[in-house]
Amino acid sequence: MRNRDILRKDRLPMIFCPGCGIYMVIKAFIDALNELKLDLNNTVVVSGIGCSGRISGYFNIDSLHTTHGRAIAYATGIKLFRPNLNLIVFTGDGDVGAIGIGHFLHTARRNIDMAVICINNLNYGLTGGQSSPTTPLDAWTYTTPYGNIEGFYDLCELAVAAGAVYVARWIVSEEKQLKESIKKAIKKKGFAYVEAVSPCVTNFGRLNDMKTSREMIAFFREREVRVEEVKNESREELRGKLIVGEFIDRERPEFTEQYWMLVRGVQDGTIKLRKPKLDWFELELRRKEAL
Ligand SMILES: Cc1ncc(C[n+]2csc(CCOP(=O)(O)OP(=O)(O)O)c2C)c(N)n1
Ligand code: SF4
Ligand SMILES: [Mg+2]
Repeated sequence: MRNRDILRKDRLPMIFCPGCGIYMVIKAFIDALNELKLDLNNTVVVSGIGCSGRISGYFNIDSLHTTHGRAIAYATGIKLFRPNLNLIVFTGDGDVGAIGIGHFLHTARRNIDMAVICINNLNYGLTGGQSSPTTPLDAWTYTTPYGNIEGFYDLCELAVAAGAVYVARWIVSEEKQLKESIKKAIKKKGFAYVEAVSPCVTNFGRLNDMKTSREMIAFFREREVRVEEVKNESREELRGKLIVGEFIDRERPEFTEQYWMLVRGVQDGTIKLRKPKLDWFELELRRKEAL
């Protein structure tokens, strides 16, 4: 399939503001699909609510534009019922990091096979620029007019801690790396998370003295450090830095596969009810060591 077949021409032009980083994520995604030659008849795109949530509607692929924070929950339902489908979720820092954080962490913990692509624009773009859980300290938003005093968290670090098998972050201008990570996330068996740090010129940029996408990307690039180069640095040393790169690439048993093995085994009688093994505690420890 070539580029023009993946996009729904009848829905163009897209609604995103001029200079929005979402365009670059869409480009990276389309290039990734083309290079993977993914069977789009076996692929579903799911999104939540936000500017990032609007992405799903532009593809010539079966898509669900769901409710705020619940995209991963919808994707879980689809994956459990039709395990052979490729599931791709588009979300935002508010969608996945605030209202949807429970789904994010538990789906990573269960290791359910899906590629989650988060547009982290450091604020709630669609609703006019309120602060989100990734808004930097001191940043101005409509809900932090004196500068953000809330701590923020790093969604990549949370994904790693919860059990995701592939985690990466790139600035949207790092097109090649972003595309390659999206490809890896789609191919990876298990919960994969790719974050694209993206300029929201209209809200975050305007309030923080950055009027263009170019200025915002320069702001991100000045602060970026590669994850492998800062492994031994303390929190204090990492203050004000933007960590990019591949945070983790590992293997763990995938939930849907195990679930269906269990269901089939119970149905055909090869798996019976049994007392718990006394060494369950040791097994659990070994599982944690494997993380
Ligand atoms: C249950 C619910 N609560 C709140 C909202 C309002 N709302 C819509 S989008 C959004 C935040 C969007 O931020 P983000 O996920 O970062 O997406 P962005 O627009 O920045 O891409 C909020 C709070 C909603 N639609 N539904
Ligand atoms: S409000 Fe921000 S995130 Fe939304 S389309 Fe405009 S620039 Fe992009
Ligand atoms: Mg956002």
